[in-house]
Amino acid sequence: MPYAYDDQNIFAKILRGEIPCGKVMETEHTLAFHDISEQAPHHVLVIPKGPYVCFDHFATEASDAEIIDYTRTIGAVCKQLGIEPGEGGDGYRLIANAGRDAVQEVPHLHVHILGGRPLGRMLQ
Ligand code: D5M
Repeated sequence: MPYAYDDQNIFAKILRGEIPCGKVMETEHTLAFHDISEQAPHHVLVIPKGPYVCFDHFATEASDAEIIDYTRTIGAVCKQLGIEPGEGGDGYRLIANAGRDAVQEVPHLHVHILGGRPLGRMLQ
């Protein structure tokens, strides 16, 4: 099934500059900003600038340059936040919700970076 991207979603509006965000980092293909509904002392969303609905869409259709830039930016944000394990930080969790079962609210790929407190076990 083809991916239907809704360009009226809130992150598309952020990318077009129609609504503000608390920018953390921006690169050629990627934008990182603070989540408005903070679930941890550090809670940053990282999105590709391209119109991708979810991770499998991105992994299937994005260019190598976009994928490399996105991956490196997620790592760079973790380092900038000082939460990388073994380098003085205590670690972090990455989450990317996709579709109904995962309760994805915004249909533009976003990875949540969570850190700054013990996050507990997610999978038993
Ligand atoms: O999570 C979607 C996340 O997006 C949720 O944690 C709130 C956040 N959100 C929604 N609107 C905004 C704006 N305008 N700025 C920053 N963060 C926002 P999901 O994984 O789709 O359930």
